[in-house]
Amino acid sequence: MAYNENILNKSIDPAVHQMLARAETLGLETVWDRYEKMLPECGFGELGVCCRNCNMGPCRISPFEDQGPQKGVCGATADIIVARNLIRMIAGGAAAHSDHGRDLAHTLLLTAQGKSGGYKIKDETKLMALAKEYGIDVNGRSKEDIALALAKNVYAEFGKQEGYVQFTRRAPDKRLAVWQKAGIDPRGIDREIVEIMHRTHIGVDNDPVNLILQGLKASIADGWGGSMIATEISDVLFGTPTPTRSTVNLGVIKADQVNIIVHGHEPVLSEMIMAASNDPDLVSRATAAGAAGINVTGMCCTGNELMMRHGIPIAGNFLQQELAVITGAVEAMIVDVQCIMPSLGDLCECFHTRFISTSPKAKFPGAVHMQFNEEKALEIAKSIVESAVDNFTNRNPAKVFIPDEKTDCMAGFSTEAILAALGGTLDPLLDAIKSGAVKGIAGVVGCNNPKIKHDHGHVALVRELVKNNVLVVTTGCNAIACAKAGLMVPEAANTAGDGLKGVCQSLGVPPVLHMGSCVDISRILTVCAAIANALDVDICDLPVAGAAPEWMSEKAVSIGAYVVSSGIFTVLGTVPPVLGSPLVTNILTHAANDVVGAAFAVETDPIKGAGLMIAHIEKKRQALGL
Ligand code: NFS
Repeated sequence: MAYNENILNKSIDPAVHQMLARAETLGLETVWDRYEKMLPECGFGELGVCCRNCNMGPCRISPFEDQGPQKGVCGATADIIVARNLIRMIAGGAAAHSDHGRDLAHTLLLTAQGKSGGYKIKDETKLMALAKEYGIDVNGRSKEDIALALAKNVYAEFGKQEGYVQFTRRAPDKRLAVWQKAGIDPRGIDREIVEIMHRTHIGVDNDPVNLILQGLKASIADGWGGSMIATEISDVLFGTPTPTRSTVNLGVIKADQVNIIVHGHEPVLSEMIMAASNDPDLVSRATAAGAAGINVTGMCCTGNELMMRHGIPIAGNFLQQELAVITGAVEAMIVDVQCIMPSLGDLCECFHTRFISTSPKAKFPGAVHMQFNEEKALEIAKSIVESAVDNFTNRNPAKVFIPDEKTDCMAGFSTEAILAALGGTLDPLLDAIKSGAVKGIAGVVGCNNPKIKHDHGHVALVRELVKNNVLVVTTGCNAIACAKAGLMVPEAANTAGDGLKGVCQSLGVPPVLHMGSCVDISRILTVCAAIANALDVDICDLPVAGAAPEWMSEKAVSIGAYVVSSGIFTVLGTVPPVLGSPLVTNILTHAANDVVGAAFAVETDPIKGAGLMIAHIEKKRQALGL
């Protein structure tokens, strides 16, 4: 079918084209419609020069000196306001990731105490390794006992007042020295986030450089703290991912089954929903209702978590959440926290879909709240799945429209899995980098954003890197975009430059490696640290680069900040709200090099963005004498 330009310009994904046409037919509003209605977006907000931190304002600084105020009522300049606003975004993002990590620590604690309703310690090897890292005595102790000690230690990271966050010590010594010199080696995770809120209060920190340094400090507490805790403890509880095959895109929704979509972020919920959907009583209840079975699929990062560990299919990335409901075939959209559009409530009301919220932290208009708690996890998960099953008979077959689009993919590339694929040592990868077969490594991550043609930023940039022999590691909504584009099967090696193609073929891996959800960017940090240590250099010396081609969330701002703080040049595909301050813009894009050995670039054209990354990788290769 031919679609109009208006639809074709919104996404590169044929499933999205079909669903947008369907939405148009049904007169349903999506995120793209609301985005268009919002245009032109607020110019002051775009520049980052509006301040609502006290009630003398709101203030906004005129971008033109002669045409309006150059200072807020308190005297804050554009530089101060932009810096404050930026680091408040970091605080939001770091808080979200870290609270996710805290929830995992809580689940581990309950599991160790025998109080959790259905969780187990799946990866004892990782449990022991983490215990060792924390200096916990493991001799003669039960795994529960060790897990309890680990959970208490990890829990304490959040409220720590002094010392350092343990996982930051995974960074190469040279990197730690950089952080210590700049005063950005984080203390407790919560402490750094709270300090941002304090410093950005009216009349506290009014030095843009000092503000930004605190932003970097909190972001490191996210990447090398909260996010890393989320990843590691998830692996202990649910297993460390190993390569697995799966499928992705809206076509994974099945017309003849009870469809459950788990959307959000924490595997604490989605793992139990998956377990409950295999319950024989619930399966027979589904068949008794006329369904062929229960089909659990994921959306956004909780989908990445399930795919990485169990090969569960993913229905789509961030901009597809509404479209999944519009298929009319979803019995329940079950959500926990983060990246869940409040618009889902209205949309679900147009269909039989039950929108079920589960977290006391995240309630939504139009949602039924079925509160989840770890003590009764499986029991509650079963009642949630039961409510989905019972909703099957309410489905109106005339309203069902599922696009026939799904793509095969391979996921599950944890750091451990990558090492295993390499034969247990990094050497084959280092050799390939040294020989130039693999020019370097790019971490490409982040969201979707209707400001950019859906998935185009992700896929065009990644294709260009792969073509130029850059190995891509990915997480989050970029990973889902790449999977849909067919870049995550070993055969995709054919799209790579000759060097990378040969390496992928000999290892049987795709040129784009799925490393998980956004908190799993911590896995990328671990890999970078290992490579830097193997070469006896700092991370900022490596031929590596980062990109977030379609980012939109505060979490992405925190990620960008900790990736740059870790010494990795990072390209942003959408413009951050900082241009109102030439000083802050300069710090982020240039001066940061002098402090942390890396900086940001902003490039909305994905091919040019890839070009910047490749040039950076070449420069680093040269400096290393490669
Ligand atoms: Ni990351 Fe995951 Fe997607 Fe962006 Fe949202 S799902 S945590 S924030 S939109 S990549």
